[in-house]
Amino acid sequence: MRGINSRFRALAVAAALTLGTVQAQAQEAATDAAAPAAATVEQAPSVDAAATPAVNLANMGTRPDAGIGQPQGGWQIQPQVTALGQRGSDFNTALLLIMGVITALVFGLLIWAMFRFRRSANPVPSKTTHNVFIEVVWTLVPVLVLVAIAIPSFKLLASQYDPPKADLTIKATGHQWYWSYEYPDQGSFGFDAVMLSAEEAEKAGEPKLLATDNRVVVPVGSVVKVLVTASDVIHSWAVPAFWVKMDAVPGRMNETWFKADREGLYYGQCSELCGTKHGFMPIAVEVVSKDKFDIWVAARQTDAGIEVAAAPAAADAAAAAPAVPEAAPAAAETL
Ligand SMILES: [Cu+2]
Repeated sequence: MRGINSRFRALAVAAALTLGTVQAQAQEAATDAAAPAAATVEQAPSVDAAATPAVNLANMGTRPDAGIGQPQGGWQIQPQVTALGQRGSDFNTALLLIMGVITALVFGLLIWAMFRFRRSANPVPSKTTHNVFIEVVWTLVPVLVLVAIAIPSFKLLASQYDPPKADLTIKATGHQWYWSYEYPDQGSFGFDAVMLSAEEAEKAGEPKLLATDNRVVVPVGSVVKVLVTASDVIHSWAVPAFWVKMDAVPGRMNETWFKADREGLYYGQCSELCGTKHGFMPIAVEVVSKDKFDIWVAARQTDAGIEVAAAPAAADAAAAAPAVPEAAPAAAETL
């Protein structure tokens, strides 16, 4: 265990060294609110993230919960915070039980047959070659078991790819080796999410290798559609507590969704081998109340210089029309 820990630490240090430039810039910008944006423009992939002046842009202050939203160190599936995830997790448990019963049954039969029909107890072997009843049973029962498994399995699969109407859309783009996000419904502000170094994560009270400088913030109880793509090689956007994993393929726009029923901080990782720092491009999703989300969006919009009229709902845009005349037609066009 200690060997693994020190290896992880070595990897984290290596990552910190190579990521050092970008992270140092991000940290400087975050801690020194007065730092001019121009100082960080040159190397940071996105000006928005590097120039973040206020803490509340990066996240809304949700603390991680050791029991949820991150690996537990065991073999169990993480506790699920979406209804779909709970269904998937329950299905997994049911399958394990079915598999356990079948394995025990077959193993038991094997052992029973080995003893019952051993040579010493059966000097004259049976000449039986066929038993229609048994053959029908051992063909039909497995077929029925498979059908019983297939029906809920296909239903679960279908619901994963048949999302309800989205309340919010987020675009996640994988890069070597960080994620960037855009909120197209909220005026298309965007930011990068770069992993915190082990020291930074410890300081922030977050788990190392999972914490990011900027978090994806979403409202609780809302259907969030995630558009997933990549800019260089194939990555995969995965958050285990949401039952979400979607390949991020360059030149292709994949789609997944989740509806988190519990506020909190949930971590994920890139789940498609994408290069040397594949293990160092985590995902941090912060699920907050609708009010907190609106505050965060407003701060992000102000930071990005977006007019408030670029509201998501048509009603909001219409309501804002008299107040901000020049922004309303633009909103109407996009609708
Ligand atoms: Cu990746």
